[in-house]
Amino acid sequence: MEKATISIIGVPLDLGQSRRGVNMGPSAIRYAGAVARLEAIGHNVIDEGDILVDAVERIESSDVGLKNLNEVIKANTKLAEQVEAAVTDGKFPLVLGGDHSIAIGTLAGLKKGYNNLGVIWYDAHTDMNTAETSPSGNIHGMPLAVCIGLGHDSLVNLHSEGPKVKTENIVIIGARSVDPGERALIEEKGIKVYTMHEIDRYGMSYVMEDAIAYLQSREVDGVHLSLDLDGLDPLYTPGVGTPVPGGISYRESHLAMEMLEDSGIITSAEFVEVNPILDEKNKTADVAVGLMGSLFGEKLI
Ligand code: 6HN
Ligand code: MN
Ligand code: MN
Ligand code: MN
Repeated sequence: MEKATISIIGVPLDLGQSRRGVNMGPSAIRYAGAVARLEAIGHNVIDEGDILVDAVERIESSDVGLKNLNEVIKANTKLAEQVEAAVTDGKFPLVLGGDHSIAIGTLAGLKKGYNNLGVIWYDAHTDMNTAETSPSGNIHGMPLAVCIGLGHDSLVNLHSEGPKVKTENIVIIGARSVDPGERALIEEKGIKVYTMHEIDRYGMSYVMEDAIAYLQSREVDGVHLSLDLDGLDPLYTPGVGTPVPGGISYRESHLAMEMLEDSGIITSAEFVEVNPILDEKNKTADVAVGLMGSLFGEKLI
């Protein structure tokens, strides 16, 4: 990627799910050396600090089946404003989570800057539940449905009215835990998903080539990478709230990031679900920062 000014935005939000600790993700990723790592590649990095999130150490259920809906809306609205400001300034937004519900704010913030945004969703899950299909009521299992216009009005219309991304512009990579309602939705909408089966069967190299070619054929004017650290196998990233065995390897993930870098298509990114309380010596944040290195053009030789 061209040497861009990277705007780092931390979102210490853990209310989109039910386990405490993922609010410390942004600190853990910074502690793992994110800023220095990106600067060493030659990027100009501005750490904007964290979005202010009220420290609510409790789960508030609501009659609409969405946990902590109001807090999630508040944090995501601030995030959307900040992401939009970064894009307007010509900067590359790099969002640090926080649970995956923050993708709602990130994608809302990107809306104004792109007419035909592509999204790569690197995740063990497909995050396409709605209040009706969710087994948990956790909003972090819903952001991809929200961004195509499905879900609670207050989430779908966050920051701006209506859907933020076209269904045909989404690619999911690494899926291996899909709820029945998500599966039905993926089938109905014909969403492009590379599950672990395709990664095992054809290899990450083929999967990434195919995914990149697909997005290019959609004539996207930018691509957002939403990387949930649970996309990797918990062997490499144990510090996540919803680990699923049988995941993407460390090497495959670096290859994926390098191929994205070579393609030059990525225009924004977020790294989410790092939970230091569940981690082993900040291993998961270290992996996140390593992957950022590959994504932003670190070269061995
Ligand atoms: N994530 N499908 C499950 C749910 O509760 O909706 C798990 C979601 C996990 C979400 O990891 O970002
Ligand atoms: Mn996940
Ligand atoms: Mn996720
Ligand atoms: Mn390369």
